[in-house]
Amino acid sequence: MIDFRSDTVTKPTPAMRRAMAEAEVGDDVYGEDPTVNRLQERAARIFEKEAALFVPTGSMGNQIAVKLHTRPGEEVVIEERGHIYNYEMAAMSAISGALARPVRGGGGTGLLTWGEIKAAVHAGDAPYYVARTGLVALENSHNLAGGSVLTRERTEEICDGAHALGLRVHLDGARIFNAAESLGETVAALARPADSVMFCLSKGLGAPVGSVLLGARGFIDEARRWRKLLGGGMRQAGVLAAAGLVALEETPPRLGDDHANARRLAEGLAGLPGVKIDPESVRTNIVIFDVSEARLPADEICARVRETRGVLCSGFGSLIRMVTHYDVSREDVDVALAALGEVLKES
Ligand code: TLP
Repeated sequence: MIDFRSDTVTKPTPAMRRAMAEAEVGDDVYGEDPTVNRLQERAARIFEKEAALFVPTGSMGNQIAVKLHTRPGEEVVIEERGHIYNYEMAAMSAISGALARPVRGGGGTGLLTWGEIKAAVHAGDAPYYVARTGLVALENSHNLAGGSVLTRERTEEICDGAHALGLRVHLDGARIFNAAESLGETVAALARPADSVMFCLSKGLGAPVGSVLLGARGFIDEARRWRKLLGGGMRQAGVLAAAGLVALEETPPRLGDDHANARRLAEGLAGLPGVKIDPESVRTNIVIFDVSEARLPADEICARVRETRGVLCSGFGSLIRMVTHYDVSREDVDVALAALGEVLKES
């Protein structure tokens, strides 16, 4: 099987497995796991934030941030395809009593301007019968918008505008290392203006489990309490953090290969019948293409390439998503293109 469903499917590298086997551990609920502590310190240094917290999942990191930045009855302004809004089980309402205020804009790129965000904000001077905005949530890279990337300048403009209105900004940086590679920026520069940022070790970086939430010291102290409340206080979590530490060093330098593979895939797809995609829009490791003009529905196309060539992709609606990562090679991309070509030509 060649698995393009997500970059979450990667298996730990030999170096990660060795580090996991040899990890020095302790009870992290007591704050005594030296490997978790090392990961948190390393992440805080890389992102130039005061403090960091290892959390089991990106969803938990995001939702703790929403909880700490909002009060019940407030709104979270977010791009309409944002992960926090669409794929986290309505957790912002269940956990924080917050309501998403989805914003359509950015010309379909998922990249909102401050003007588009501002138009959706209800600040202190809003009439008494509308809910106040508690938070602006950004995503970089933007998963469901095809891995598009928010520049440092745009992030700064949005955060400056939000801060001037007394609003906080949380950045879902599940794949911020991919964004940084694509933009030629550091993750610290992309995250600097945001009040909190979450990044995943288990996506493009290829570690088996875990994410990190970063922000000011007081915010992270509170986040630790919420992690426990949500059942995310893990014990000898150093075995997981050890793989994360390897991922942080090993993977960022090779993310460019994943991006080149994604671009190659998009260029090949653009020539197939019934496929709509602009290869130029593929900036990172996510390729989303429209098959509404193909004779088979997306799900059926995915089922057939799986059957014929063992190529796995995700179909949703009239779209198919394929994600590159270190367990797919350039040759695998060519196999996938051949498989999709056969299925689309026969359809
Ligand atoms: N994304 C997953 C699915 O949930 C769609 C994937 O395969 O891409 N933020 C962003 C931008 C994400 O893409 C994801 C996971 C998360 C947060 C949540 O991370 P986990 O799965 O660790 O809770």
